[in-house]
Amino acid sequence: MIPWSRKASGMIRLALIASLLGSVGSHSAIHAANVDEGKRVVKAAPASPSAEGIKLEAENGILKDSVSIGTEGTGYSGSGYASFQSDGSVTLTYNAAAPELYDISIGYSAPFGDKKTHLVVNGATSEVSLAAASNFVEVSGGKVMLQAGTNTIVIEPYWGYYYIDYIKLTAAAAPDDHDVKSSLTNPNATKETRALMNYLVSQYGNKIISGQQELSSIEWINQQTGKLPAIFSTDLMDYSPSRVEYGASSNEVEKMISWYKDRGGIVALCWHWNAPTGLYNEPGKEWWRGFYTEFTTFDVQYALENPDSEDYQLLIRDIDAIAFQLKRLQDAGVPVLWRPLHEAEGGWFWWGAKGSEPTKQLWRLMYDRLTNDHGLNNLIWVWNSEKADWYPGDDVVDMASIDIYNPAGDYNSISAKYESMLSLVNDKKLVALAENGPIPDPDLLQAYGADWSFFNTWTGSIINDGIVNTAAHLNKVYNHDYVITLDELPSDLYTNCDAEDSASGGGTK
Ligand SMILES: [Ca+2]
Repeated sequence: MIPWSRKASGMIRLALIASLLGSVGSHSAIHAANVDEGKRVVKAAPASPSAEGIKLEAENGILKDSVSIGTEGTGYSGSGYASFQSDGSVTLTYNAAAPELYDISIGYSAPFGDKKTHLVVNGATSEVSLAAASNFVEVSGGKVMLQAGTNTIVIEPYWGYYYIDYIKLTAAAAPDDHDVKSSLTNPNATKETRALMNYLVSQYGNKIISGQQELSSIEWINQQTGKLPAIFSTDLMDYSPSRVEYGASSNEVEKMISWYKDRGGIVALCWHWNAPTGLYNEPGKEWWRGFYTEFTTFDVQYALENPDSEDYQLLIRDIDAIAFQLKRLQDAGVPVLWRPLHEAEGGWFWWGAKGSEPTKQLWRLMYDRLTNDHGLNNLIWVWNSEKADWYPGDDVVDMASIDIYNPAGDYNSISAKYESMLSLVNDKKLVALAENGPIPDPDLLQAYGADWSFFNTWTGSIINDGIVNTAAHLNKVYNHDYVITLDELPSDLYTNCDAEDSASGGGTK
């Protein structure tokens, strides 16, 4: 029984960083960075990054294409900012004396609405959301591991039209222990559900739990690696009444019960909820595309604002139909990581098409109906969006998650998004990677302290084309000490429900 804290693992992290970068140094300092591209020369004075951080002013970087220097307005740092349109880039250079992990922040202004930027550090790209801000503000870009010598930091527009003021680097402090409780929002949760939550919390910050969408992909992983993921994820899509009307059928519930009973695994669910009505069903807009906003006329806002309408009654009909399937799982003792209304803030699914308020209202309606009317006590409610104004509330969310698809073969830890999700839930709820393309490298996850509770790789070519996730990478992941596979789940996974409600990080291994 080894007590394990996040701070203690910070020491392991430092050793990992050194081994990943292949050298060990004393402490880092910024050197004079001389960049001469014919346009401008940048000289940064030597300084320590540890105290208040080093600012690399964007206006002093190398600007390409349509990026220009702005000086209008007030509140920016230095002598101006880089004004982004839809192309170009700003390149900044930082010389580090030794390999070291840094917190990276971006000073910016986004007066034209919510934007996203790409931060490319030594060739590795991460995505950072820039919330609408008419003034200059700062946002975390997560953690970044810099190498001894020259490091290049490039900002690319992605969703452009914003102002970048500066990049700030601060020596990363050892993270605090997580403050996540294993209690569930539903006080009547079944013992299996409470036991599963206890286990998830006990592993949080210590290891990542492996997950995979669809059984066929699970079998493929087994053939490649000799291992099986701990979580089988699937979808209630074909139980949607408007699909059943067209002849759709599903046996995913049977598969989940078997995964739980015969394999002892964990079950996770999303629901590509085909719109209750308003399907076009014409070439290019077939009925089976009906969960997409563009392939239905269904208006979630109208339905919710008009409880006497047929549309509202159809929402209830659909929730009740799905309750019936979830009840079959409950009757078989199966707890479910339940992730409805996923990717709402993207707007590409009808439940998110009218903005945050209808989505939050629908989440609460579904939570109330499934929990209180249908008595479903086997659900761990997994929220799946990043923005604070979309978050339905701590009283109806058990864990938070996000879906991130890195470019093929890019196994970075997605630490910027992890830090963003930690902020969303104030580190009081578990944070998971509910869908991913390339699986983050377990060594990088540990080095960056990106403590995703679990990952869940999408199906099809994402898992089996040998490019998005190479065979060598899958073997590394599935045979890595940091990754929990099916065979490593404890025998008391569904019975250890009496553990005290202690914060994670104090758990034992
Ligand atoms: Ca500036």
